[in-house]
Amino acid sequence: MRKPQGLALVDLDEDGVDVAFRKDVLTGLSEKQKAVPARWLYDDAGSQLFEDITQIPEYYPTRAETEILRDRGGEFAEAIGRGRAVVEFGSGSSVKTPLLLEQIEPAAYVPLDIAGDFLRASAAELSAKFPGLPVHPVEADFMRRVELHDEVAGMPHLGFFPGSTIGNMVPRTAVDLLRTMRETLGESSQLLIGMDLIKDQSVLEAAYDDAAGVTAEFNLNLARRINRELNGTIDVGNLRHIARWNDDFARIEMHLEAQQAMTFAVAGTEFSMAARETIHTENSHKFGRRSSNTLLLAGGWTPVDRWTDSQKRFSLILAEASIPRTAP
Ligand code: AVI
Repeated sequence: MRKPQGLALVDLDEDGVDVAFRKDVLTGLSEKQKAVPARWLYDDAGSQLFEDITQIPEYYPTRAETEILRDRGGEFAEAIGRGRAVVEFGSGSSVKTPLLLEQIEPAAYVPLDIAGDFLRASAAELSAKFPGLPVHPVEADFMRRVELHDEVAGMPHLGFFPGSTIGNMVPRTAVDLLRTMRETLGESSQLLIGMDLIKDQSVLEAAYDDAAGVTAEFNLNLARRINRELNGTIDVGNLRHIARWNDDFARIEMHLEAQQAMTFAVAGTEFSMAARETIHTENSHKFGRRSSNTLLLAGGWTPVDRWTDSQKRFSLILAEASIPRTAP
């Protein structure tokens, strides 16, 4: 069955199981290094846990990015101009998005998100804050090209992708997404994108393994989701959250580590894990100036401006849709 959800279509089988989720989990758990794509961390519970993460003391990216948006708003207004339709990839946060919208006076706001309830709640919150602003939420997987509402299709667009979510993708996927965004947004569009910066390993590891255990809950929720939605029998109590820096690829990796050997089933398929074996659940890449520029250029975007917070922990980069040209 192909079930319409907002403007997006999610494939559900006759038992109401998300076919793509099942496929990703069954494929990922069959690999030598077990892995599940990080996008599945964000069901409603995971999205709420991520909101909680943004409040914990060790997790600096949200505060650093908010500081940039708060302190450098005038410069955004100048670089972006007024009257664009802001297309946000992921539901708007209650703090960051208003800071941007206040500064640039957009013509419309289009939040895109796959988590429908969360999307509608944040869209309603935004509408209440900006009563005159047309808000057109779209429940969609933004990894695929999205057809924008007719009302905003003809306007110049600003893509907004804060939070360094691009860092959660391996470079090949990140480039695919940047190219897809360019297709969704069109020729003369701009993109304002957050990218977290490389810094001291201990600061990075603490940000992804907080003392209160909120990030651990966020990670373990994926195993709970598998149990809930895919008829899984994973002993979640036997899994431990791990966050470690991979210097070769400049990324924090999150894993779920089996404390003791275990077997379990997911959607009728049996799996086993040895003690200390892990399921790799997330990458969070960190960037330097050159690596961020290279990534954007590979994705069809030309960086034109960048801002960092006062402690140089995080960057917001403004890019323009590159005009295809042959190399010099
Ligand atoms: C959403 N994303 C940018 C977060 C990050 O920092 O990579 C996800 C996250 N995972 C654990 N903590 C936060």
